[in-house]
Amino acid sequence: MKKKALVTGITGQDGSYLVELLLSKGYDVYGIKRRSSSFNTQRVDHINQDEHVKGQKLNMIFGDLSDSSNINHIIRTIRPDEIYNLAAQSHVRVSFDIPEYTADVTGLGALRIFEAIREADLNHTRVYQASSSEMYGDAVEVPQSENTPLNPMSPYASSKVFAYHMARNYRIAYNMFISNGILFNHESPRRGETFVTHKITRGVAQIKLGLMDKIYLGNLDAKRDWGYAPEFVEAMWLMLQQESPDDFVIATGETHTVKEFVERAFDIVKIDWKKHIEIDKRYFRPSEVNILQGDYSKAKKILGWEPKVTFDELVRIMVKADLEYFEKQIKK
Ligand code: NAP
Ligand code: F7E
Repeated sequence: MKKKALVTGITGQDGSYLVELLLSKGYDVYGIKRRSSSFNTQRVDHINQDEHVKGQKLNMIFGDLSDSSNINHIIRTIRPDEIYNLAAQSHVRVSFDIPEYTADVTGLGALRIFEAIREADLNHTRVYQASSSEMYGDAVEVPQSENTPLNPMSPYASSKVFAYHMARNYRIAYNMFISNGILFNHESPRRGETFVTHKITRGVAQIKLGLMDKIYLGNLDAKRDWGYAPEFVEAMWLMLQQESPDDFVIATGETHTVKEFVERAFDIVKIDWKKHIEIDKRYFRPSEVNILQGDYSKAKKILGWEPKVTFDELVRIMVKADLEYFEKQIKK
């Protein structure tokens, strides 16, 4: 019998790559998308026509993590073997503007899933919880590992800490298979346009093509450990194939400033970045996370997982994809 996987957040960056991976592995995949008054499935629209997933279908279901009866119904009906909880209000800056909503979806949403599984007595269901390096916040050590104390610096990070602890609590209290993937920043051409990497690479492509002149950014000194999203979703799947549930840091082990990302991206198109970057106070956060750098040695040892795409390659992949995208727009 085919395994059934339920993925929340399929319309997001990670959801779209994970669905491709699960279909290529022969899973029956169910994805929760939320109701929107405009189309929000661009990242997965290609999937049912893709060559490598021919014969496989992504089943989309309307759902919302803020609605427990809806989540209960979906989980009771599908009875999935694996659940990947990727849905979240995932923007850190925005979480300061809508803290209650962020806590509801990003924090309580995970609890709603764990409760639905427990109440339905689904002893076979394994869960991946999308935890985040943001939980380390004002990090007490560098690099950060599974043993580094959590010190969240935003409503988003605090909500993820809640979900992380609930995952561990349900694992211990009810013997449920729930693993936390503590993923450091990971990017791709499918990254949301308001996260800094994609904002930069889209801006660089438009500047190169004469479509705009300036990119307005906030703190250029923040340091992040940026990896490549398609590789990171593979680690999610690996976590649910282990004998027992556990928590894993997934990262590249390298850290770079936002400024370095800017410099590399402009280097690719041979333009002087200083003429095109303006600092705008609106993009600073009430409290910042200054440095994230992950120690992924546990994942390497137990999951056999390692990142391959380098920082330079990542910047290049994203700039190239955005140049192609805007060149096509011009020709239309
Ligand atoms: P993303 O692109 O922002 O995608 C978030 C997904 O959640 C979208 O599909 C979104 O739907 C959905 N969603 C939002 N609110 C919802 C609700 N109330 N009910 C149901 N679905 C809802 O995020 P991502 O980058 O793919 O990240 C995936 C997960 O990993 C998130 O939980 C994020 O917090 C976490 N994470 C991300 C990173 C990273 O660097 N990318 C690192 C660590 C952890 P719409 O398309 O309708 O908005
Ligand atoms: O910011 C600085 C900003 O929004 C990165 C989410 O996926 O990864 C992501 O959270 C850094 C910050 O990502 C702008 O202050 C400067 O220091 O791309 P970001 P994030 O906050 O690290 C973690 C792991 C998650 O879990 C989250 O879900 O860049 N920065 N200027 C800016 N950031 C943005 N967005 N926009 C700017 O103009």
